[in-house]
Amino acid sequence: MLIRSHDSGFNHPHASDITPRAVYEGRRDMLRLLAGGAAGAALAGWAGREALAQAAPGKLPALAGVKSTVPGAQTMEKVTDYKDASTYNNYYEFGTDKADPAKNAGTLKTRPWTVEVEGLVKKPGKYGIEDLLKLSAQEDRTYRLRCVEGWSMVIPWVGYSLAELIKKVEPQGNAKYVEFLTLADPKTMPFVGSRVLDWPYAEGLRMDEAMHPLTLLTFGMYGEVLPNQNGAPVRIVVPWKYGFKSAKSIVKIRFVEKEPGTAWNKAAANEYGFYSNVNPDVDHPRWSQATERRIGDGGGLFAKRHKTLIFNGYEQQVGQLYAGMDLKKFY
Ligand SMILES: Nc1nc2c(c(=O)[nH]1)N[C@H]1C(S)=C(S)[C@@H](COP(=O)(O)O)O[C@H]1N2
Ligand SMILES: [Mo]
Repeated sequence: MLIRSHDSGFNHPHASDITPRAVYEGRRDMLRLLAGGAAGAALAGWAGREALAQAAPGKLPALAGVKSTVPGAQTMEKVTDYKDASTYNNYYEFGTDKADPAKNAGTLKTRPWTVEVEGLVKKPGKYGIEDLLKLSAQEDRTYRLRCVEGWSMVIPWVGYSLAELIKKVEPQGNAKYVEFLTLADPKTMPFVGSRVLDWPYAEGLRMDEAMHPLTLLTFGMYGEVLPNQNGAPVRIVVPWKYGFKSAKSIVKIRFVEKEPGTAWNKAAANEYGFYSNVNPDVDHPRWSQATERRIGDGGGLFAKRHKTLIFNGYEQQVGQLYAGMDLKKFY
């Protein structure tokens, strides 16, 4: 996100970007041919692609959820390939290249795992991951994750609304924000010794954002538990905000009165604010936020870019949270 490679301008395609795509597109065209007839071809192409895209390799334990009833929780878009979603990652504790987390996060030890809930709550406590998994019904929710760098993916997450946990711990009246702190273990995370970011990775939400039903306490994706590189065993996903708000491998959830510091804001305050709502009209100081590249579209330099939507398409659901706020000032 920072220094090296944002991707709103020219992308240098990697060989690895191009070859699988050629194969992939070839397979799609074949499906189309087999189906015969224009309408049938489009349908078969779509269905074939869907099926291919959604398959997880089945190496991780299953974690299926019931279909979510939260309005706006499913996009109608083609789901990103599991392969892309699990090999093109930002998880700086394991390296700054997109391929690093998948290569390096094997060392992350996700059991035993405890999430500590502390601060301004009536019922603070330590939750073992197994208890946290069972605290509410797991739901399937497909969200688009839009990174501040200018790319996005469509991922079927599994989890439940963070609000379910918040209600259980009973925040005090003066709790105005929720802070998320993630694991920073130099023994298993090779880059925690580096100075790219201030560790542990920290993020935060205003209480009403944290309580919003779309905010997902996330344990899985594609019907399986999260791969380490995607933030196992538990992360949040905040679909109307840039991806960096969605902290991975959470160990502490703290309720506080004042707006908490966040890792990216500390690294570059003029580039990454506290709110970080997806907004095509508020450019990053070094690049436009008007469009995005969908991972898996391929095409390298010539990929068609998608228009970025205000609040990542969730304006109806979350716009009201920011009524009267100057979104250029509170970026
Ligand atoms: N602990 C931690 N959480 C993190 C990050 C990180 O470096 N460390 N990167 C963030 C960024 S910039 C993005 S875009 C998303 C990427 O999530 P994904 O790899 O599951 O797509 O994770 C976010 N959560
Ligand atoms: Mo990101």
